[in-house]
Amino acid sequence: MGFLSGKKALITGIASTRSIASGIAEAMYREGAELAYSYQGEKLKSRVEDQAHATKSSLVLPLDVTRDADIEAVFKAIKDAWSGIDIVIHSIGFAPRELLAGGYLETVTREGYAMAHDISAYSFAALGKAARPLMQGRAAALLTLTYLGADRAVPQYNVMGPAKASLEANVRYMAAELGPENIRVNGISAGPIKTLAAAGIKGFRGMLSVAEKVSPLRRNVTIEEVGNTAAFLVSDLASAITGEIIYVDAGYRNVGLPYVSESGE
Ligand code: NAD
Ligand code: 0WE
Repeated sequence: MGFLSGKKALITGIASTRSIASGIAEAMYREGAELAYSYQGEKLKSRVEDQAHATKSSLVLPLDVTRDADIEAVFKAIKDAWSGIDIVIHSIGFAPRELLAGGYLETVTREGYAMAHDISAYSFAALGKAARPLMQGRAAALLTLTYLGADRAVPQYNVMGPAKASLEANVRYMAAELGPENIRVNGISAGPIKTLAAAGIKGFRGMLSVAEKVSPLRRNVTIEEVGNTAAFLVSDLASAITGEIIYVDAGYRNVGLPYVSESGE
């Protein structure tokens, strides 16, 4: 029996088999969780349906987090199917592409700033708000995905930095409020991974290669590794962990200057 057996979970944020959410779903399924999936827009529907099928799930629901009606409908459908829910995985982030190339102040606009914060940060609170009534009387958990750019200035990450900082503050505020209901809230800060969200970023290969050279483990991280950490964090094995940001980054954020010899190893 897996450590998530008997748990019912919603997975958001799958856009391809390389999505971090896809690695999370895989690990959670392996550990015995029953899964529901959401997809953003009709173009992604069949891809998400394929992954749902591979994990014996038939609950596949449309969800654009900018639409309150979608959020309401998702949790209505989950209530009808399951009557409650134990776990929500939030693996969603977006800023207009033009804001992620060049300088921060050069590219930031009122509209882009609002959109990045709405989709990348507010949406986590919105999902928590909607899931809360369905999580009563269970040892439940919410989990989101963040990045070092929340805490350190990272070239080109730009407006996503403030948006992820807001997301991480949401983790703490939601943990404080939901703790008395035995609902835990955490974040995973992942190192760079080549997903669709990363494919659109100029110079992303260079970022992967820096992480590989500088991180204590001297390598990049995989969606399987993020998936395993996620499965642990939303399980009862992590029953005393809440309000935390756990780094799954091969140790990158723990070095202040690269420890690299002249041979480059
Ligand atoms: P991805 O492109 O596979 O996933 C991003 C997801 O966000 C997609 O499924 C997309 O449909 C969804 N999304 C965007 N706007 C949405 C909206 N309005 N409504 C609903 N869904 C919406 O990329 P990923 O790398 O798997 O990203 C998942 C999360 O991981 C993001 O929060 C990202 O910031 C974070 N993250 C990624 C990396 C990385 O290097 N790839 C590192 C750390 C954190
Ligand atoms: O959070 C992210 C990516 C977020 C993202 C990506 C895109 C590309 C396509 C948000 N919005 C969009 N909008 C699009 O139109 N990451 C952690 C991956 C990432 O992105 C970077 C990084 C890293 C790491 C951008 C610049 C610098 C580093």
